[in-house]
Amino acid sequence: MRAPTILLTGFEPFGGEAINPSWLVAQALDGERIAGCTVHARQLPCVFGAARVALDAALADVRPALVLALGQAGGRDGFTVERVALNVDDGRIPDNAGQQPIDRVIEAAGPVAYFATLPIKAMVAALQQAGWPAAVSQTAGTYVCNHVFYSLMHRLRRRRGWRAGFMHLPWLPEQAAARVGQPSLPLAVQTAGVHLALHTALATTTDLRASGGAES
Ligand code: PCA
Repeated sequence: MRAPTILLTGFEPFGGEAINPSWLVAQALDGERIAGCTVHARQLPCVFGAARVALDAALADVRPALVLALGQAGGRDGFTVERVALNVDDGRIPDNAGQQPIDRVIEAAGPVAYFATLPIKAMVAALQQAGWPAAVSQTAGTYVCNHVFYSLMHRLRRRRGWRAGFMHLPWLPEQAAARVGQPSLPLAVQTAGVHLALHTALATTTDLRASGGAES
């Protein structure tokens, strides 16, 4: 029997950036063995629709026991593990194919939202204990990251035992360099953090009971 696999996705650069930390981290972890599982990294286009097609191909190819999709959230100051995916596309900026959907439902027959099925509190706690800034995020936005996150949870809704979620990563220092005052984390830290988060997700069957809430 082949070893269980992890699908780790990252995005191509978007919004005028030359790099995207989510893909650089996924690439750095490709082939890594974590708690007996092999990581398979796949790049997704930052394009509504096409990202979903690429995700479906990756799911069929890798047949993972666990999926973590990664995306860049410039301006956030740490690792943010997403709680919920919304059934809506609403682009603040056009995607890499020039599409800018407004208030478009992703899955006509789908629920308004899905929760991640990863132990998000335990993942955040492990990152914080390692000394890295991390928090639960209450929204993955309404752009291509949320589109992929929602599509992922919709695809896996009837597959017991396939766990999946989404983590946003901050800018890399070279992206923040021209944006004085904006937060960033180096690639080595981002890579180690995602490694630790995956390890924690695999090792945790019942999530921690710890607050990850917010007032607004
Ligand atoms: N971040 C964008 C899409 C691709 C990415 O890395 C987002 O947060 O929606």
